[in-house]
Amino acid sequence: MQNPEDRLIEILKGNGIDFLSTLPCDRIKFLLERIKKEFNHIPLTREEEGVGISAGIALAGKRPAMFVQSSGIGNMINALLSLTGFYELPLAIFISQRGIYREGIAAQFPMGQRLPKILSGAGIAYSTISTPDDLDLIERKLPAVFKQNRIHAFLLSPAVFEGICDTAMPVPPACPVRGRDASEDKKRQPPKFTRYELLKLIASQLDSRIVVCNLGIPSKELFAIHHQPSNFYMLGSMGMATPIGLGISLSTDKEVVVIDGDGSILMNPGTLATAAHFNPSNLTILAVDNSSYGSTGEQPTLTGSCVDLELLARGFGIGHVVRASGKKQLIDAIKRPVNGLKFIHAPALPGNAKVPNIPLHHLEVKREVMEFIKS
Ligand SMILES: Cc1ncc(C[n+]2csc(CCOP(=O)(O)OP(=O)(O)O)c2C)c(N)n1
Repeated sequence: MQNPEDRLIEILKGNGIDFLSTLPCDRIKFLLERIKKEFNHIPLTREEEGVGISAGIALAGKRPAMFVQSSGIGNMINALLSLTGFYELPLAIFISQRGIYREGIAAQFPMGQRLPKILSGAGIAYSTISTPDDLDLIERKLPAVFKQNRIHAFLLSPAVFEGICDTAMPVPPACPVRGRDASEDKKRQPPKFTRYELLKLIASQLDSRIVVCNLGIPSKELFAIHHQPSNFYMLGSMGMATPIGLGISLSTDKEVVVIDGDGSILMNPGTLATAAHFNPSNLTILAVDNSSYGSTGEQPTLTGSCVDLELLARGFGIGHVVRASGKKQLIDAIKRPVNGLKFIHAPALPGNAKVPNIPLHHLEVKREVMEFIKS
């Protein structure tokens, strides 16, 4: 039997797909690597943006498709209905449906399991692809998407691609950020630590502070290194670390540290403007920038090629912005009291530590953090 990745790629090519926009999911990481090589690939910062880009591609008479995780549909639905559907533009969406098969992350259940009902409620047609044999359904349905200018979602179960792996996952390239003077780059210290090493270095500085930690492996690493009742571990809701931390900081005098990631900040950068507007002195945003979506297979983000998070934070009006890559710089940056919001840009090497899942129920995490804030 043909390898399911080969089969899907053959179907996409056979249907003349011109552009593929993607935002990674761990369960399709090897497929995404191939897509990057074999198609015109658009790496996204947020799923919704892919709907707009795909609309532009369709307006130019070309054929767009997207690959996203089920959680990403929550970021797309308005644009899908008021843009793609409203203007009767074609879009094929391939969704890595989480929460239905060998799921280890509880926060994937609410969106993943309700996805068929959400799509039905939105009037978006979908097909369920549960086994490699079901891939034939895509071949049958795809032509009508482009002939009749429709949206069609294909719900891909992780079971379809189970067991497939690629030995050579790429490590994001370290290259100078475009738009900045190359001599300026030379003066900058390159990253020295992985996210795990960096968290270990600063762990003691987090003592008795409220810590809101980015979803996925960052939270598992923090739990393994320095669990305390005041740590709020995110399990889903990518892009919400800084907004959650901002909300807490506006509601208490206690110190709040957000451990965010480059991919998550790029998914929701506007929150930096809101944070700058309120400028809370009890809020520190530590942007751990490994130039990749570390938790989903280290797909490169744009901080490795064209985005400078330090400049971004300054551009949004945050007054206290530092770049810290060495041990002393990092610790000083966290310790130093400033009058207003602090943003620490911490470049990091790619890589994840092998750490277990967090053995706490999410409502237990919530209870402990709330008690700490109230105390
Ligand atoms: C809306 C949404 N889209 C995609 C995902 C899949 N996902 C989970 S973690 C993650 C990567 C986060 O990257 P970053 O914030 O840079 O943190 P890192 O893991 O690199 O430290 C992605 C893409 C998701 N959970 N939610």
